[in-house]
Amino acid sequence: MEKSAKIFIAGHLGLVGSAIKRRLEAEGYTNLILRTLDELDLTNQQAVRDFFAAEQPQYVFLAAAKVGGIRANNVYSAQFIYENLMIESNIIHSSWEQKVKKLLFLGSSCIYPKLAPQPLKEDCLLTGLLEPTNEAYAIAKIAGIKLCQMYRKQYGCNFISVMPTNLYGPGDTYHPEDSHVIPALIRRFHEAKMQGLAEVVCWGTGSPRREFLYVDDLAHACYTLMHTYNEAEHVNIGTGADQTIKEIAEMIAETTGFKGSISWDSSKPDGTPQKLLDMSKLHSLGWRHKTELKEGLKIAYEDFLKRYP
Ligand code: GFB
Repeated sequence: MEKSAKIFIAGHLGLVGSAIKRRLEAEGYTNLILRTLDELDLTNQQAVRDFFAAEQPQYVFLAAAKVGGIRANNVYSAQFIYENLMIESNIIHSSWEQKVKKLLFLGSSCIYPKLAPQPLKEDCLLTGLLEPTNEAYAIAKIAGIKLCQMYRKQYGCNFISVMPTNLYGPGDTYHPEDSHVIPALIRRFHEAKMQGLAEVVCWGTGSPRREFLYVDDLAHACYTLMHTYNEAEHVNIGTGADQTIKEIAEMIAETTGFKGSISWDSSKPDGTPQKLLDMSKLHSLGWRHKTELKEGLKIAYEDFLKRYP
């Protein structure tokens, strides 16, 4: 991927896309093609086709998606399956039509069966039932992997897929109900501290285990794989370590300086009991994450304070 290559980052304003943009700019890439939602609706087949025909990108990072936390996935399930299927079908098909040299598709660790053996190996895909709260999103992301594999198989396209674990970091969405657990709790603990509240209520039982990766580390892994990986099978991207949600809540309380107590609302869903990626494959290719959770949470909190003063 030459420094002057024409690279389309789909979803460059989101958590992942903005981190990929930061990485490419830091590496000296000068020919990035970027479109906001107002400029290009990625669910619109004709608009995407026209855009690819006019711009002819050489490389594509497919980071655009309808995303959210456990509640958003559950409540907006029709939007999650429809929009994600449309975005990835349109971009992958147009990339084939316009002879894109290489495309990297981003999925999610929720593609794996709810009760698959931990840590989750790449080859446990489609071996069991999915977690119901994010079935719509997972089915769309599995379809994205299969699109890349089938376009590779039938047409010889160099389209690869990566499956990140739960992500966080600068550029996240801090919606009180629809976001993922880290940004939701950063906001809730910060607001409780500012209002002098004695207690913060978190969702579920606190017992599920999750693995969290700082988004700039993910962007580095995507950048590395765009240069080095050319196989059909998707690649897990994580840290290889997980924590309970209770431990995460305590870490966020400490990061934000909230001194009160934490209670749990078990009427809210826990989701899948554990989601820890097996990192043997990416580790064997020489990549490891750099940012540990404590340090990453500090940067994420600074980002929140900057963006929501
Ligand atoms: O981050 P989260 O929504 O993602 O929730 P999932 C993780 C865990 O944190 C769940 C608990 O057990 C939640 O019950 N939790 C506690 C909270 N308090 C809160 C809160 O205030 N907000 C949120 N959101 N959670 C999503 C999938 O699942 O992960 C997506 O639905 C995607 O499809 C994404 O894969 C990475 O890990 O449960």
